[in-house]
Amino acid sequence: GGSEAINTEIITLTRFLTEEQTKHKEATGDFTLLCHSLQFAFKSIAYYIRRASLINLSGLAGSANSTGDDQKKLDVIGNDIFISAMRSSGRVRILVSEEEDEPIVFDEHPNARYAVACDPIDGSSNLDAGVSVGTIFGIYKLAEGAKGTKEDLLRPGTDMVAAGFTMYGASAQLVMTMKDGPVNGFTMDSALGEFILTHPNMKMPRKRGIYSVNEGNSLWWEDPVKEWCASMKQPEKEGGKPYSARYIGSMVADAYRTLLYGGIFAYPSDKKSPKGKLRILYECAPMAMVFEQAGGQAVNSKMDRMIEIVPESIHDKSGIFMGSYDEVQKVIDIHNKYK
Ligand code: AHM
Ligand code: MG
Repeated sequence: GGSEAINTEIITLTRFLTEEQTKHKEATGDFTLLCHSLQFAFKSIAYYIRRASLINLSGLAGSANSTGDDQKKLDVIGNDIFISAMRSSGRVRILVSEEEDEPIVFDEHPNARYAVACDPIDGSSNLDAGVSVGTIFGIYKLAEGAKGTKEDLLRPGTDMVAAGFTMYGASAQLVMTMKDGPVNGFTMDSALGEFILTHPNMKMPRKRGIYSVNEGNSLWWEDPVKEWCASMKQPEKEGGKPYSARYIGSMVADAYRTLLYGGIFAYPSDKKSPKGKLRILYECAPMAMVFEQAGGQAVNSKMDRMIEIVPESIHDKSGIFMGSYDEVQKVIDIHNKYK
């Protein structure tokens, strides 16, 4: 006795994907291969983010490298890693990245059947402060006969076959969900070099008194948003207490906390930014899929279901409220009073 019990039946992401594939008799393995490439991109980006602070430290003694070029910024590296991983999977026909104005079409893989949207390093303005950042992704299956143009991605989030994000924090956390499936959370074990299934079938709390929004924008907010935010600071009933405010300013980190602890994250559209700040394809829609499938809700500033919104262009933006079911319902109810 006394020795620590060692679990030899751990479920790695690789094993999980294999088991998922065998559940679907018609599966060709293409999706699994695409996910293996995704997994590599996450591992690689996690590795470079870890090293970034070291590179920055050495940068104090002169930031240019031997050829005199500035070090590539980490968001450029993240973007390059992601593109290369998606290309080499051979399963992606077209990729939209926050870092690229135009979609990247992989003409070398004309028969590839998937389209991917991603924000390779979301929250990158936080990187130098060591704050958690993340990669957000949404995966679509191309329609029969699709040509691999941007129109193939101007579809509602309900068309996604899988979506999720990886947060690069104290450890890398991958949260992923497939069509109509549960939300699963994996933690990177750096020693094993594997993502381990640590949070199977994630379900978020139905309600929780935490709100997450950049209140610095309140000057431009519409009245319902102002009313909702004011209500956060008032106890719901006598003897109750007001909500706690938590805003990291890094969507993946705010989303991950909200998923685990419950509460609400909002980035509303406002008078200054009528379309909000966050991007539909690779920020709002994937998060909406994760939140809904974990039992929460996600709506835009018109209180429409976020996941049903069809972007007009690949970098189209939207306001968003996402979180615990009851917390989002409060926002909807307040907005309805103004209709
Ligand atoms: P980015 O894609 O340029 O990193 O911007 C997106 C980020 C989100 O991670 C975060 O929720 C939001 O911008 C924060 O914005 P703000 O600083 O306006 O509160
Ligand atoms: Mg972003």
